[in-house]
Amino acid sequence: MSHVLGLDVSTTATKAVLLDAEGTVHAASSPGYTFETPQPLWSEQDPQLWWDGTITAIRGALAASGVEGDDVEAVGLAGQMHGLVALDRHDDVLRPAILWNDQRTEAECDVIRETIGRDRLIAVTGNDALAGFTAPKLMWVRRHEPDVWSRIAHILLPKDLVRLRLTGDHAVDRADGAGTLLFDLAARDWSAEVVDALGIDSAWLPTTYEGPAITGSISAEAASATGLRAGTPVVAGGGDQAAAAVGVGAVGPGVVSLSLGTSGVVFTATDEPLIDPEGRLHSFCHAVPDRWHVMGVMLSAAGSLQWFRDALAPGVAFPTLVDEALGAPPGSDGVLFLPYLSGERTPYPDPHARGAFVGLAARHGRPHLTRSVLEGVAFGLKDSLELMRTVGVTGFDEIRATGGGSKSALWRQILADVLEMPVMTTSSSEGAAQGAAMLAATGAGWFADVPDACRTLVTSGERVEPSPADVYRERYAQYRSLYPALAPTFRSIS
Ligand code: XUL
Repeated sequence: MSHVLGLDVSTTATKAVLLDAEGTVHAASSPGYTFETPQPLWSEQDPQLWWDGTITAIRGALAASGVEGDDVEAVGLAGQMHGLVALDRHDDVLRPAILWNDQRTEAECDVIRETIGRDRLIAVTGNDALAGFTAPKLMWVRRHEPDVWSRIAHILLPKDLVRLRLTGDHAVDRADGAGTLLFDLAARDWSAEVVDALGIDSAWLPTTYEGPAITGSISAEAASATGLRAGTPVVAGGGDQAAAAVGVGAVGPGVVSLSLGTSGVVFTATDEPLIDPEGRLHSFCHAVPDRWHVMGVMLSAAGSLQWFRDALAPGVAFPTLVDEALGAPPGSDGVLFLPYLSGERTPYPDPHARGAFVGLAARHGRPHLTRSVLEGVAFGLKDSLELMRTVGVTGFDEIRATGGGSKSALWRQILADVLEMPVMTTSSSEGAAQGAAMLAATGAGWFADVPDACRTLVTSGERVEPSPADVYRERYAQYRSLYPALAPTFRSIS
């Protein structure tokens, strides 16, 4: 039977998903990898990890499923957004990739706002200059690494380096392209105005494509590395959030996709560009042709739990740790956790924000701390959901959860209680990689369009109803009071 393959080049591993026309999935991941923080506020990764991870994941998925490389009809890509990959004219990587959760570029964001004008920047790109986006990273390289700058011949986003290694093409989908801050949001392509104003050579920029469009095909060299067939078409795919939204069927207004990966995201599709004039929410192109989306992004969601486990419960499996949290009551008996471990984006675009446990007493133990981490992340996501309502995104009545953290029933219940809305899972157990496979299936002609693929392939999973939990309203109000009170201290610490 024919299959399509989706890849997700994430911050923690590369995943491959094989999907058939009946919606059956086989997934395999590379061994996990981490990112480096060589200096405060920095976050970098060696792009070689992504290519090695791609080969292992594709070979793993083919072996585990028994599917032959020849039976894979198309490949789709998804991946961590906003990262800067700088290449020389031989397509060799010039420096480690600067990732989405890197926060070094506060000064460059100011320069971008001054150069273009903040209101104009938001009107054209849909977004304010935020430290995690790609354009300020380029400005940082120009100022701090002139030798690297002088040798740049191409820039790519992380998953598009994998595309280059698979097909030899410099290309990007429009969802990920919009996350560079160099896009004209309404025109769905590079903004000559912004690119020129920032002194960026437009020849460096990859060609842009809609999510299901074919950008190239697997080269003979990549075929021998991965086991795929040379000539297999590769579609554009999407940034991981847009691809994950396709995976859960969040392709039109009225459905909210909530992703609990390293980052935490609430996302909804729009028929037109919907711009927050204050630039607090992100407004990007969707991986669905002629659709857009708004989203709020917290930088450490499941990443907070991973940090907590590694630092305070090393060696404890996540399910064991989360089960332990059931030993603490809703509201964690007064312990509050601020999840700003990598600074924050939504609702506080503050590179200097820091994490905190507040309200500790001698009677508290690890279950309270663990539960407060799960609750703190839910409060952070509620901040974004409230902002969405503020800018006029309404009319949704359920949340579709995706990402590694959503596999926890307790976390889903906490989310339902804090957000006061039902939270459901879908057949999309494999997140962005599954969405990328659905974009490949659309590109291969299995479906008329992406919504048609979603109608056919996305089915409902478990639905968690919110339970009345006044304690969470009270805790949320307390949580909201903490950042304004602590921000000056965070800045002086940073
Ligand atoms: C989205 C974002 C993160 C990364 C994580 O704006 O920065 O979700 O894409 O992979």
